[in-house]
Amino acid sequence: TSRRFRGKQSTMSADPELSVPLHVKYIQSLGESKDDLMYHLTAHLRMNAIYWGLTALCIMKHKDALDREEMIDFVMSCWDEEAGGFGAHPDHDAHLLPTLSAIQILCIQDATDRLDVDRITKFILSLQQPSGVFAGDKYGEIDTRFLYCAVHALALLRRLNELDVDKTVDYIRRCKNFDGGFGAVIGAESHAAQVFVCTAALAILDRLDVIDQDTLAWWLAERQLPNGGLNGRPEKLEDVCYSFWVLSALSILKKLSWIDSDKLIKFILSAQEPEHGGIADRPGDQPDVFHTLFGVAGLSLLGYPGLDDVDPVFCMPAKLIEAKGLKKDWQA
Ligand code: GRG
Ligand code: ZN
Repeated sequence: TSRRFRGKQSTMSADPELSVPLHVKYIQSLGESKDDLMYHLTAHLRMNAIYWGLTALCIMKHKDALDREEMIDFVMSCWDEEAGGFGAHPDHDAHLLPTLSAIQILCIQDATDRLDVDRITKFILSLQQPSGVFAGDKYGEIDTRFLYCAVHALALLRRLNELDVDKTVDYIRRCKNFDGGFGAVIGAESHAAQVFVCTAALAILDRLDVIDQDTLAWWLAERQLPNGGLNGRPEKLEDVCYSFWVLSALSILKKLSWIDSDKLIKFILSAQEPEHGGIADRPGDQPDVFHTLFGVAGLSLLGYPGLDDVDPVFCMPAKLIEAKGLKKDWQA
């Protein structure tokens, strides 16, 4: 429990290390409790969760800890034949979030031959609105998150040539705020996760010129709190997942050195669950696979020893992005 965890932390003397074997076990255990209520309550996140777990395993150099064939079968069982995209779970409607995760998983597993690229491309492009932003699905919620999912997926599918790039970039430009950051829609407050999706989408589209780079990097660096952790916007609490949202954006802007990496590494490591593995949003809380990925990805961006590099734009193994010819010249 969180109480016990807190107690353990306070008695720990030396700085903790990343418990790779424990986190690998934790990720493996997530698929094993299919009778749990939690398993059913999180069905709408299943496809995303598999991408989070698999990517965390790749960064920790344990890609094979989950069964490849079983994973590919699950992904394909979520194909929505009517819409031409993937749902989060068998019999769920297609949505851009699980569609991107499905494509990412099949890329990592070198199984993209299973994809109907023409139909998925059509599904993705059908969700672009006249303003340039994307809806997540046919029900029409819009968010710069979905714009990033569309741009990212089209890049992996090598179909960016079919996108109206100017219209897409224009929507991101209109989301830019006085502080250099970006929000979920035009006029929305800057938030570090939205800064990541907008910055990464612009990076894929080779349009980083849209960003006020020094202003944004300053706002991002301001996210570090005295305890070393990062928050997502002013006056909010620190949270391990911002180690990825903030650091990836700073990495794209080549300004990672603007935060204190030793203090952030200590913060991320202090949010590990010491008995059953996994990383929580902050010390003492219950771990989950989302924060486990973004904690490990943050450590990778900070050069923590023993980890494979994560690509800050795609949040996938850097060597895969490089092998696919998707790494940008300016990342060299
Ligand atoms: C391929 C890495 C990758 C991502 C796919 C889904 C997605 C695209 C990006 C998610 C971006 C996003 C908006 C994440 C949410 C992060 C988060 C912790 C939101 C919580 O916001 P609040 O307001 O929390 O509840 P704060 O920290 O502001 O109190
Ligand atoms: Zn979080």
